[in-house]
Amino acid sequence: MKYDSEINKRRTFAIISHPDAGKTTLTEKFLLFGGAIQTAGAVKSNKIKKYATSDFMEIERQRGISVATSVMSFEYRNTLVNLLDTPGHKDFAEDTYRTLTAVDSVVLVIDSVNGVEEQTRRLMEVCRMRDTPVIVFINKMDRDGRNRLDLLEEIEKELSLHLHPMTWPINSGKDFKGVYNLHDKTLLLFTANTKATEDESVVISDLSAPLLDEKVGEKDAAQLREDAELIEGVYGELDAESYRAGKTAPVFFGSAINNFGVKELLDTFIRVAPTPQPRETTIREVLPDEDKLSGFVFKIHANLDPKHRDRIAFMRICSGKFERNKYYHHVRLDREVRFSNPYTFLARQKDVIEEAFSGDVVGLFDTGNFKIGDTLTEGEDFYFTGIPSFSPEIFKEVINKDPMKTKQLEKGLLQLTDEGVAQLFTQHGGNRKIIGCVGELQFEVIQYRLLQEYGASVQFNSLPFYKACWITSHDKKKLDEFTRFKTGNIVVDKDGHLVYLAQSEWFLDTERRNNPDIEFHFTSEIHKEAVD
Ligand SMILES: Nc1nc2c(ncn2[C@@H]2O[C@H](COP(=O)(O)OP(=O)(O)OP(=O)(O)O)[C@@H](O)[C@H]2O)c(=O)[nH]1
Ligand SMILES: [Mg+2]
Repeated sequence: MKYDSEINKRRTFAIISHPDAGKTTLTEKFLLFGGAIQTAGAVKSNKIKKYATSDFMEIERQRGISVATSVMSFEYRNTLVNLLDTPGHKDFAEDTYRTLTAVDSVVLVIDSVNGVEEQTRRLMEVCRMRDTPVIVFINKMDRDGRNRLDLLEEIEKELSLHLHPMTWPINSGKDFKGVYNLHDKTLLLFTANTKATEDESVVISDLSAPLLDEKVGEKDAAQLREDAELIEGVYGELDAESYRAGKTAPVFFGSAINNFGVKELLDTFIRVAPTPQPRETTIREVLPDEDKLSGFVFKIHANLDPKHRDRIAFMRICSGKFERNKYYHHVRLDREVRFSNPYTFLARQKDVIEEAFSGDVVGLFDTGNFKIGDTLTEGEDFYFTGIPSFSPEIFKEVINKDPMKTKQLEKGLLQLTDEGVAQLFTQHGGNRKIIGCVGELQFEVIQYRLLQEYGASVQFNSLPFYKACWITSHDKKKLDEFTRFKTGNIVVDKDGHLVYLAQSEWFLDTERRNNPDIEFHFTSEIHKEAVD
């Protein structure tokens, strides 16, 4: 197995949570440990000063929220870590769900004050379906959080996950004194030092030693002794196999913004997290140590660097070795393609690479050849399965507010909708442009980016549709007739395919019943084209 040593060095994971739990803040601290950045930008708390490294889009900086997944790589203790920071808001969940197909494990962040929230539940459902290994980080211990035992019970119950505490906190909020590392038997005293990457822990191999009372006071020392005994009695050592099978989740307590308790997580992650895993395709399972390259595109981003106007397709490598300037087989286009400038990501910086291996995410400069779900191989024809596709649920007409910028607008609409989170439709036989999305906030992002990246100013008018159906028929006359009668509901997608926009389920059912010669299609998995 030629590439074993490369594969064993790699860990690829995503950080997920409900909005605002602290994913981007945690990402920054991880990058500090990897030496990838020198200072972490204070997320949201100080809008004007520095900015989060992974929230690099202008809109993310202004709002202090993440609207798209960022990819970052760093090396820590001879391990190559590929980290994907996802957006928490449900309107951007599409991006997050696709990202989950490109990683081998996740870190789930939980806000100690809010506990399990709506998006936490949804994201964990997806992880449970795939048995994705999970590490839990209970964040914001510097705030008056909930009772720790209650919190753990809630997480276990709501997320159907066995938890295994790896560190244990001493109080929270104003009284937060630190965490005791149950694995290393060390005590980490809380300091609000956001930059520290060095360990400042005290070794307390015997909890009954008076040193503990000295450090945290008699009362808290007594409580910790009691808690630790209880936890060790119940849980024992972490079963790494059970974690990798997605059954047990190690739990850490800390405060991301204070870079507290983060190193403990990272050290355990390096020790137990899975190396790049096999992946299912339409014909067989692909193993990471196969000789031949395979990989799939899970994300596309236009104008990643506004100065260069380049569009990048993010590809997760699933097997073999990816090489610069080598020809690969683009399965959907049935064409050989090569890349002279493949990138890896160090936050905003991009580095051209010569080679990459299973687990890596490479950025491919794209001139319009890629769609989400596309697969590259060395000749074999298959697609990776499980990459979700969403049908739009909200439809709005695009109103051009600046006729001088019509050209820029058209270009912007085409390029931004190529990213795959919004779909562009054009009125059949007309010029009106309609955008379909899953989340309301997507429209704000598009409006903002059209202005920032293309100088085009638009407004959106809501339309009363709820679903898009691609229509086909073997009887061309019937299809023509239908489109003529339903003019107001018929649009074409970017590839010129006819689409019927339905006002409601009732309308859709009625039309299907009344037009048995017309087939209504819904997208399911993305690689299967909507229209056959
Ligand atoms: N008190 C406290 N605040 C924190 C901590 N960690 C993060 N925050 C704050 O929580 C807010 C949200 O942090 P982010 O890192 O942007 O959260 P996120 O999960 O990336 O949010 P989305 O990407 O929008 O879902 C910011 O104001 C942070 O400063 C912490 O340990 N303690
Ligand atoms: Mg974020």
